[in-house]
Order: sequence, then C-alpha cells, then structure tokens
Amino acid sequence: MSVHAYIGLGSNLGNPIQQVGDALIELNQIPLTRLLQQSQLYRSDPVGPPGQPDYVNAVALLETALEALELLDALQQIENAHQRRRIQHWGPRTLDLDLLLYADQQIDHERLQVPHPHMSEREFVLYPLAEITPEIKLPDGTALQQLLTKCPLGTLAPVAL
Ligand code: A4P
Ligand code: MG
Repeated sequence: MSVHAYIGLGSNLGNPIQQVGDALIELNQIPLTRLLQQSQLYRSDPVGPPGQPDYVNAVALLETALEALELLDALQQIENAHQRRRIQHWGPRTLDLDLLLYADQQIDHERLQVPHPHMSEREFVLYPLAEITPEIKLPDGTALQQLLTKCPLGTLAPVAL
C-alpha cells in the first residue's frame, strides 16, 4: 500500500541550488517511490549557529510503498552520497533531508520522530508545504493554516532562477 510522505530539503553548501535540485531527482529514484510534487526553492536565513551561509530549502511530496524507517534509510543514503561529494571539495555536510510527515502517522522511534519535531515553527518548512498542500492537517489535527498564522514569513523568499 502506498502512502504520502513529505520531505524537507535544506542545503547551505557553495551551490545549494544544485544540491537541492539534484536531491529532488534522487528522491524520485528511491525504490517503490515517486516524486508527486515539489515546492519552489526558497532562500532563508540560517536557524542555529550564526556565521553560516544562507540556506536553500524546499519541500517535496512523495508517494511511497516503503515503511517509514525504510524511507529514512533511503534519505540518509542520499545525504551520505552528497556528503562524500562535499568532503572531496572540503565543504561541510550540508544536505539535510527531513521526513516531515508520513501518512497521518505519529512515530516516536529512537531513529525517527514524525512529524519532524521542529517543523511547526519553521517558516522554511511551513510555507513550501503550503504551496503543495495548503489544506493539510498534522496528525494531531492542527491545521497548517493555523501554524502559518503564528509563523511570520521573515526573510524567506523564492529563489530567482
Ligand atoms: N531523525 C529523527 N527524526 C527524523 C526525521 N523526521 N527526519 C534522526 C530525519 N531524521 C530524523 O539528523 C540527526 C538524526 O535525526 C538522524 O540520524 C535521524 O535518525 P541529521 O540530519 O544527521 O542531523 P542534523 O540535521 O544536524 O539534525 P536535525 O535535528 O535534523 O537538524 P534540523 O532540525 O534538520 O536542522 N536553517 C535554515 N534556514 N534552513 C534549514 O534547512 N536546517 C538546520 C538543520 C538548521 N538551520 C536551518 C536549516
Ligand atoms: Mg536533518
């Protein structure tokens, strides 16, 4: 049985637009999985330690027949492949693939928490998600639109391609 899963993509590598673009293609190559929709790419200020470059973020909607932990394994394989490239170029590890939502499940596993614990307050997750599925509700019933009213857009802006 296939389910819908939402993935948050983030990169602040030297060419983060390419990192995220490549990752979207690679998501579509995961076994038993296809990419149904993708948001625009957004540029956003870094959340966390200051002094790091801006991020490029996006959200993707997948249809997958993988179990949640199998999907996490596939996401980490993609992250690792990007990490190896980055080490060659002496850059930091900067491709993040977060499993935001998996069907309407709440998962609390040592390797995997779904919904992703920080998604509800992150503008670089909520606005791209709203582009794809504006009427979505989280598994606890909270409407995305309700979260958006508490989450200013800030400096988040679509990347001009
Ligand atoms: N893990 C648990 N739940 C999940 C999930 N739902 N999806 C575990 C993915 N992984 C999940 O992740 C560490 C461990 O989390 C994994 O081994 C997995 O088993 P990681 O990606 O290796 O480490 P990380 O990225 O340093 O930690 P984390 O908590 O994922 O960081 P975040 O929350 O992703 O934050 N600012 C902007 N503007 N844009 C960004 O994208 N991203 C971060 C990273 C910080 N600031 C940012 C952005
Ligand atoms: Mg992460």
